[in-house]
Amino acid sequence: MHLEQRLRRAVKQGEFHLEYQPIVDMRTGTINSVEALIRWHDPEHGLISPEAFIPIAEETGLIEPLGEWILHQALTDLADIHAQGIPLCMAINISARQCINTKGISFCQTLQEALETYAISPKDVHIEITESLLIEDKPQRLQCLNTIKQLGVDIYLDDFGTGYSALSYLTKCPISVIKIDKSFIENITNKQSDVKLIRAIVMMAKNLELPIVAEGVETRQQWDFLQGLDCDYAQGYLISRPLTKAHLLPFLQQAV
Ligand code: G
Ligand code: G
Ligand code: MN
Ligand code: NA
Repeated sequence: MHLEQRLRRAVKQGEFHLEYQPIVDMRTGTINSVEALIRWHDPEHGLISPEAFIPIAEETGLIEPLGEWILHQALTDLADIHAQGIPLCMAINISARQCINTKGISFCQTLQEALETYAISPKDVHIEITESLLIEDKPQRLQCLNTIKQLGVDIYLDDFGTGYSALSYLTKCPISVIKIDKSFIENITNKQSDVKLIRAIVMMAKNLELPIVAEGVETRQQWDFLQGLDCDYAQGYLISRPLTKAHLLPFLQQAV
């Protein structure tokens, strides 16, 4: 069966689950938040990477029902974690296509309703967007982001540095935090050019008063280098792989 057909079936039959990857405050060592990452377990083909199916879900519009499922599952799990007395923020990725759906409903409305349903404070949710979402000049999208921000939900710019180099949107759009893409972190201990790039990115973010999350931190050397630059947050296999909710809870309890 074609990937698109399988994806359609997967949405209907609920072949997805979420995993949560901890994000650590580099100064205090505390885990304040996790990023929700979707996983698809196809009964015949096994685990399929979101890098393979998210683009198809976006092209076909399946990202709309899938995106709603992700939002509700992530908030269900977050409400449950809060009910166990554990404070935590949840970062949720959204695609450009989700900003305004085909029925003309803005994502911020869906988000606001979901926050009310699960009695979750807006400050406990972050929305991650990529540069590509901001690239096309769509006033409705900017409006959607502004309304999300007005709700009290912070917007994180994901995969920073991999998109297009128009930096003007950093001040035009309501971005609260930037996430440096893991491709830059990968080479900081062996490539002089990437060291210079990371330094420049961190300096720029500091001048704009935007906190930084470094993604894909896998080694102690990378951690030490980033700490030396006074980077704010880190995410990566050094801290933890993405975890199912069942594995996340003991991880958080032991991390306190
Ligand atoms: O978890 P992993 O590194 O395999 O994810 C690969 C990419 O898939 C991520 O960089 C991210 O952009 C995308 N992705 C993962 N989960 C989600 C999700 O819930 N929604 C959207 N829109 N993209 C996701
Ligand atoms: O949303 P975003 O594009 O940032 O997705 C992050 C992706 O990076 C996830 O698919 C996650 O599984 C992956 N990831 C998280 N930590 C690490 C890491 O330390 N190394 C590598 N190679 N990938 C990671
Ligand atoms: Mn992300
Ligand atoms: Na990223």
